[in-house]
Amino acid sequence: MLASSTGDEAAGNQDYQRGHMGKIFAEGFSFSGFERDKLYLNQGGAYVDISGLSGLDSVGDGRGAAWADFDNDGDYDLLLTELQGQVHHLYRNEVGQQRHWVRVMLEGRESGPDAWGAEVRVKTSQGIAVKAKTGGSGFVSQGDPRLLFGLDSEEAVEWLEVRWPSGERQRFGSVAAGATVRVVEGEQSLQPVELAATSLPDPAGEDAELLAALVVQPRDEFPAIALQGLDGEQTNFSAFRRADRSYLINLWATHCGPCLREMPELAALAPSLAANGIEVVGISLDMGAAKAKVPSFARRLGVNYQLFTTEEHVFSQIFSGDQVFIPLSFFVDREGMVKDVMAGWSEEIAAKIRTWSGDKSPLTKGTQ
Ligand SMILES: [Ca+2]
Ligand SMILES: [Ca+2]
Repeated sequence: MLASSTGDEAAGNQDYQRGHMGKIFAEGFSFSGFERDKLYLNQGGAYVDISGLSGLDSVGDGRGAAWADFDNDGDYDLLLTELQGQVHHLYRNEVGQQRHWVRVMLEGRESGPDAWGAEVRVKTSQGIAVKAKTGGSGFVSQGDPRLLFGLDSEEAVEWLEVRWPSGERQRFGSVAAGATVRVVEGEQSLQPVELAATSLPDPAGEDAELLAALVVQPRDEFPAIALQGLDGEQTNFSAFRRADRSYLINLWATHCGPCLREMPELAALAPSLAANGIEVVGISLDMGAAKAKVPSFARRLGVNYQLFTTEEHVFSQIFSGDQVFIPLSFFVDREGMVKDVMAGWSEEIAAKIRTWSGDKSPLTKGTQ
């Protein structure tokens, strides 16, 4: 069961209900964006909130929820969709992987091909479990039309019964745990079904997400992007690069707050990096009128390394999609190959760059 609540709603008072219903109708107030996702465990008369424990608790603007055994391993996984093109969540169920189950697929005749509304009963030594094949399992959502029965540690069901919407009842004999069977309305035997096991991927790590958003990958040659010096001189990275230097290329812009915190730190490290054969190069991604602000920003931030601006077409040489994110730094070796990519500005990145500089002194005030 899925539901949503706000912190106020959790208090459960009627004033809240009245107040918010009033807002909805009088002020056009919407719950949109307020909800945390909830998952409750049915304990036979009581529902226990296992949202956090299950890993499902999130603050997205969720709408649709669909249960399905996406990886065909005998348990329901969960897909949650969100409004406004936000990220969608696919949750892989890894609870009780060793428990037994059977799966029933229905194919109707008189009841219609999907046999919506059919009931299936399975009998084990623990009792009779009943499931109905229903269309719609959440807001504009449809769950798995195949019915899964959890068997705990039972090796088989003793019998399986289908009550079709047409009124026909059929009962079949034992079905072994782990089997998927198709029941065709009116046919006397169950059809075994082989389903291919699929695997749901592990969540992508931050590094994988970063690299997916970039054209330039580690071990690639850094592209010969267009560069314009603050004196107006045109060049490109390939022509500018010297074979006896490595480069720490820092992409930034005047509107980027973290960039402006990072740059004094880079300036502090630039002399010791240079002594180690590593040249810091700043490339401003400011376009249009903002380019004119670059020299004054550089002076104010104490930039003592070489700065360039560039052209808009360079974005597609660096970034694989529409998303442009800075600060973004590349470490390029003496062969012109990318050795490292660093997104954002963090204590870890600062520490890594300081290691290259050989600097062991305390962090400067440019780092938080
Ligand atoms: Ca599954
Ligand atoms: Ca599973």
